[in-house]
Amino acid sequence: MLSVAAPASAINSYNEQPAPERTEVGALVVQSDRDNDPATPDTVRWSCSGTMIAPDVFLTAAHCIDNRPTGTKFYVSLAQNVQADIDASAAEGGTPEEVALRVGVPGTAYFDPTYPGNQADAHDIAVVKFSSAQAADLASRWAFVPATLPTAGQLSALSPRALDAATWQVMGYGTQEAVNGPGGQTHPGGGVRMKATVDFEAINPTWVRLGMNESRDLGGACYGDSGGPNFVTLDNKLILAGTTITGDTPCYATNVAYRMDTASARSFLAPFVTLP
Ligand SMILES: [Ca+2]
Ligand SMILES: [Ca+2]
Repeated sequence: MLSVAAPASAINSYNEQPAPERTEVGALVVQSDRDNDPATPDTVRWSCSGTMIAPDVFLTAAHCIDNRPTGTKFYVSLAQNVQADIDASAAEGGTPEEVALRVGVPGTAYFDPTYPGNQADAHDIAVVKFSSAQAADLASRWAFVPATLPTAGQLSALSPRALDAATWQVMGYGTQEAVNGPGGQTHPGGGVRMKATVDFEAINPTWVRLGMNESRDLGGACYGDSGGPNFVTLDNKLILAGTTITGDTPCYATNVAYRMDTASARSFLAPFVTLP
């Protein structure tokens, strides 16, 4: 964690694949007054990634929710191409809220009150909770099966060798790795649900570090993948081991994910979902 500084994180262009089958993975759509001028209309943009962990709960990262302009509204889309939906809705016109409501379903965001925590535990975890009417709207728009969270300490119980032997995948709507241009580095792409295989590197009490080097046939996370899932396959089942939080600045080497099997992640999630 000390060696990485990027406020995470797309899936890189190399070794990536579309993930239309993973309909529980969604985009956080944000309506906000980004220019702090109520006279100009709010912007509507996708901003982060996340995962449905119950029919009425979307898991994402605290840094995707915190520190937004007053009056910011959060919506969730489980569409494969949320950028296309936003473009089509914007072209149709209406108020920012009307544009956003055609793209996603609104919900109420909650983040861990102890975020940003400290180096030992960032508490970078949040959910968007839906009312029963909102959850019904979501289910009517996109069919999905909520992801499976790990049991308490499930990753700690496995040896590093077993964790390294397992298949790890990162998913999200983020942008691609840095491209050098006249104005500096930019991160093209994003807004489409993608996946990539990553490789287990290390675990500590709250983080999992996952390698994404192209030379090793790996892909990885980048800007906008924050809050999205890192799945490990255990006993032929996808387990949502951690959420993408950070990585290296140009998105070439490392994805750092916040573990979901820890006491702190579980205590935050307990009021919202039935934990395994
Ligand atoms: Ca404005
Ligand atoms: Ca490895």
